[in-house]
Amino acid sequence: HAADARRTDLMTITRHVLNEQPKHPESKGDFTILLSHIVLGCKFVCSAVNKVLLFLFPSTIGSPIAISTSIPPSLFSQAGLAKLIGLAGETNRRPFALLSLNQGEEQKKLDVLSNEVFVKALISSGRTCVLVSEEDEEATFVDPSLRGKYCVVFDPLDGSSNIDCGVSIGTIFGIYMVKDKDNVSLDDVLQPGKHMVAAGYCMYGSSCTLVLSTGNGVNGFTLDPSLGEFILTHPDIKIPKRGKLYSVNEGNAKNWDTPTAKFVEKCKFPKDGSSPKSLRYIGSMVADVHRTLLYGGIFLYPADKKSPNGKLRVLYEVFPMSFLMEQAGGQAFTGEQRALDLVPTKIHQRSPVFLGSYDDVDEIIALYAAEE
Ligand code: AHM
Ligand code: MG
Repeated sequence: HAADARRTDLMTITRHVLNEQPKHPESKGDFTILLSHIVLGCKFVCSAVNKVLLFLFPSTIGSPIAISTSIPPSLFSQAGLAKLIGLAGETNRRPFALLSLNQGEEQKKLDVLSNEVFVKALISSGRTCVLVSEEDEEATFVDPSLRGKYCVVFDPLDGSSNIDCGVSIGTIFGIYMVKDKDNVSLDDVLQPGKHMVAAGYCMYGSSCTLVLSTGNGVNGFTLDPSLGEFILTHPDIKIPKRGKLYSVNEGNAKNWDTPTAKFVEKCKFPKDGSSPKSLRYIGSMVADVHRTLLYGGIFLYPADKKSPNGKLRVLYEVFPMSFLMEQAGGQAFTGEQRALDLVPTKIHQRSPVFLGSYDDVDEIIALYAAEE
């Protein structure tokens, strides 16, 4: 049986990517190595998010060794996730000092920790040359001695407003190939999303799921905690052609432009006899996009009068998710053009985005076209 085979013949993410290698004859295993470092970052964040205590010994700063200690469940309920996860602070090395931290001090530590882990893992892979992280204002140019041919753009921990209440959050990443390894510049990452060679995200939810495309469709892997391996659980994901869900922050409705307003009105009060769509919105892009990918529907973060470019960042939010959507048979649109055609001019640039089921995105494209 197929199910039996899956249990004994484990398709790990590494094996999967190695299997794909013959499709890229020029490849020498560098991508596999790069990916294994991204996977390491995801496992680290997953374990941190899962309320494992981490602390760095002062004597090992520079080559930090992370020690993890499980906390008894009774302590979670007393302390709350928010009070257990912010342990990276330089001034708070003792695990239980954390319990007495006040509000301001504990904010966002998990983001900072995740970023550090990804940056270090990516540099030490020896396969990267430029890194752009949502957490760092400037791009990181890898020291020439450690340089490889890939550029990685990433949001190490997206959906930060959901951290403290334990709702799903995620890591998003996109990978470009450098043009000339000896002549690296920001232009290597200021490229349209269609030039990405791979993109993916990892969702830290009820399970830890990594969704990846290397340009040959989309596959989903679930972390088996007992093995510490991501196992292929969602082969060849295709998004339904039309969905029954829409996902948007309707609190911004008063500032929307006409096509967005008309579109959402149509979701709720369809005039063609179809059923209204259901609204699902978590406010965590990885979780909202993951549901959209599996169940179908549309996710939108449109422009509004206050934020004419929307909220989401082109390089490490809009592009990777648009890449995955297209690879799964869906579409992604900015309100002006195919999202993956956009040419960014700044690394932290924002863009409105509408992505999801092919037919649903077609509707919003038509509404914008009617405006012109
Ligand atoms: P963040 O990078 O500060 O976490 O913000 C990005 C998040 C996305 O995950 C999500 O889609 C969006 O912000 C939600 O924004 P809003 O709260 O305005 O609905
Ligand atoms: Mg973000």
